[in-house]
Amino acid sequence: MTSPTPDTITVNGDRLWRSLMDLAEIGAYDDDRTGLRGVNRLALTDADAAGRRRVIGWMEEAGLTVRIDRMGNIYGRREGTDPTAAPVLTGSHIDSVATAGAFDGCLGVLGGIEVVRTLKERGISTRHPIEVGVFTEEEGVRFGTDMLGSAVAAGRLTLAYAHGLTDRDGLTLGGELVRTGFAGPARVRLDRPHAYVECHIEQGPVLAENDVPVGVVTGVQSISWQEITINGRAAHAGTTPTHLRADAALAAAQIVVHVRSMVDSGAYGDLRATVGHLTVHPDLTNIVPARAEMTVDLRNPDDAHMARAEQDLAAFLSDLESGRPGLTLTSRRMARTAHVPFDEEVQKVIAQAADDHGLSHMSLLSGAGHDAQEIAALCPTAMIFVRGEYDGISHNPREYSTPEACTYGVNVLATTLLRLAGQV
Ligand code: HGY
Ligand code: MN
Ligand code: MN
Repeated sequence: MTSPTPDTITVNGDRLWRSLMDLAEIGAYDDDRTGLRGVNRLALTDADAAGRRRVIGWMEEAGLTVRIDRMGNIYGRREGTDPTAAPVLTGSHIDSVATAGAFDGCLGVLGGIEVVRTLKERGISTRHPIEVGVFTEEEGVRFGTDMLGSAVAAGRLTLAYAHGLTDRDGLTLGGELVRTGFAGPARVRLDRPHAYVECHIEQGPVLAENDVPVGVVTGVQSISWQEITINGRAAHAGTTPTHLRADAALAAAQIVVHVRSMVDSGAYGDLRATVGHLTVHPDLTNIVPARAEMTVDLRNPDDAHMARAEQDLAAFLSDLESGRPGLTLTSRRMARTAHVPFDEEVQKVIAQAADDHGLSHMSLLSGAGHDAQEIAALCPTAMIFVRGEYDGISHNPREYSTPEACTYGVNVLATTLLRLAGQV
């Protein structure tokens, strides 16, 4: 193990773990089917608002100056010695899916706060300021567009678009920001940071399969989300002959099977397809469904393969509609991001930091979307992955990374941030 250089710093892993477990209790629920304790902190719900207030408290205790912007993004700022220098930004999200674990996003936010706590304790100054960001609605599962807060901060999506998004109850994001008290005054478009580094759990099996503690993330694969609505005709399940039916559920099932056949065909590279949401109406045993609503989530590391998969799926929907009298299908794009490569130089700083901590590392592409892919449009950006247990399961209460794994990742984050911000 190489002897650590003076700017190789380690954080207080016990304090980091305590904050992770504390935050996980906000929005916690007991899954009586599995006996597991999960987290449900959908963006801008009361639980998310409570989590936000807890994090702001920790930021203030760490001596950060906190600002909240018009998207509800939260930034905690630690001044540097050079007031003209752009900040080194870190962070992630604390909103969760409805069946989450304790780590997705939270590790990056609480890890960033733990880094600045450590710098403060050690009396370490940096030339560049350091900021810890908490981005709104990263998951996209309430208002339908993922990486939303960071996309508006980076200018890919407009504030008006984001504020107008509604959840399944028709509540707008803008209204929920006001209701929860997180419609902040700060300008939402971020000034160009000096660099951005996000620490996040891998949410997959690769680091564990290779028995490596740290991932140096090379980029994020492309993401395509669409909502498909199928309108058929309600009919009595017993009296209606098959040839007179316009069965919306049947069409939905054909779409589910078709997207999987696209994956299995191998014609679209390393395509991944998921129908995560599927409802039928009126959803009663003895009525042929009149309507079906579903989402299709496509992922692909290659933009050309992704474009072709989207085109071919659109052609399949059109054929399905023309082939079945009485059926109409509409598709609404929810989210769409291209493959985003991360900065080579920042990746090298991360890899060197891992080496200096005596930690083996490997490079890998992110299967999940992250705020880093949005901030990468503004400045040199990369990510640190922390290995997960149980095949890296995530978006599930079984999501788990060990205290050691989390500490390793945040130690690498601390040293990386210190080197990017310039210790003085
Ligand atoms: O959907 C994703 O990849 C991320 O978890 N928002
Ligand atoms: Mn995440
Ligand atoms: Mn997630």
